[in-house]
Amino acid sequence: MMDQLQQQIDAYQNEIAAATASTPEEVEQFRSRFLGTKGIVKTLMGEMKQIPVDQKKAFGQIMNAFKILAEEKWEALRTSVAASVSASGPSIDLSLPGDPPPIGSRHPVILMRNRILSIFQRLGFAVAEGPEIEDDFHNFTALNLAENHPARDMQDTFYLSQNPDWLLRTHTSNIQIREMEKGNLPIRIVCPGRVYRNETISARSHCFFHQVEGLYIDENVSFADLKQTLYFFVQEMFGKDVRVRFRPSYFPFTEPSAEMDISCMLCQGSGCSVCKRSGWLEILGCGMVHPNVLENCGIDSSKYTGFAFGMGVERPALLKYGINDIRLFSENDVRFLQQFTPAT
Ligand code: 2U9
Repeated sequence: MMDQLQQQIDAYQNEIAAATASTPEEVEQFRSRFLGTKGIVKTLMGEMKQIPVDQKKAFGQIMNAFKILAEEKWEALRTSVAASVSASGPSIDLSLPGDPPPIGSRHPVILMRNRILSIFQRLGFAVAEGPEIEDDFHNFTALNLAENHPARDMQDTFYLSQNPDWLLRTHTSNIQIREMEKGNLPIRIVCPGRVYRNETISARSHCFFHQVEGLYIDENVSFADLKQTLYFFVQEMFGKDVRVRFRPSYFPFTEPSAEMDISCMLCQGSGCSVCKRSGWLEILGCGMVHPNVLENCGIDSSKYTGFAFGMGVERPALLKYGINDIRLFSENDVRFLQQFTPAT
């Protein structure tokens, strides 16, 4: 009996000496095989009752030594695996769910831009975009702003020292010019984007802001089409009760030109601090595309006419959301930005 057990123990001792582990799971397998409740040490101890009384003491000593051997090996395996795991970085459980990154919320300027665009999209205008770094021709010359035209001063911008012909666009009109150059008529587009002006930054103006411009070119497009389209737009945007007025104006790229005001939605036209007691809010500029602009883009101005309009996005966003400083839009303070759509 003793001989048989001794043989088994010898074999297990060899197994223990040869055992290796490179992961915590393998260390646990070793522990449970030798030292677990149904493990080899417990099982062999259970054989004690079959050992003749005079040999019990000797067997007890052998078993004790065997148990210590298994425990010491387990300890050694545990230490070496722990050392290699910590050397290869913190142990992470890849099966645990991660920390979701904050999703953020839509920017109030983008919300206002989308509202504007979607109204025109319902009227059949397509959305077109273009480059923010533009050449002099597409930003100025094609728009009837000759090199020494005084209106260029009002749109002073940032020039690239790399190439003096390149600048940051002062309006999104370069998009319309590029669409017109393609020559696919009729054209019915709305053009959103960021524009730049060399201006002193204050609560009311910034050196960059956003515009939405529109262009409709076809045969027989008239000023009546312009008025009705823009009247529909403000009714959708500000409600059916809104009133409009057109004031004559001047832009080099439109003739005739006008500015459109809407009745102040805060005082219903009776006069308040927002409309500076006038009862009216300036909302956009517009006009019939100047024949020179059509010709500059290779469009026959005796056959085609068109209207164009342009509006800033920040001002209506300030009004709608009751914000009093345009600089808040570009400070990237999440406490400000999260107020306009719930973070999801
Ligand atoms: C082409 C032809 C004509 C776009 C126009 C305005 C009038 C206008 C301002 C409103 C506030 C700019 O953001 S703002 O400062 N814009 O008053 N924009 S007509 O006319 C065009 C554009 C492209 C080819």
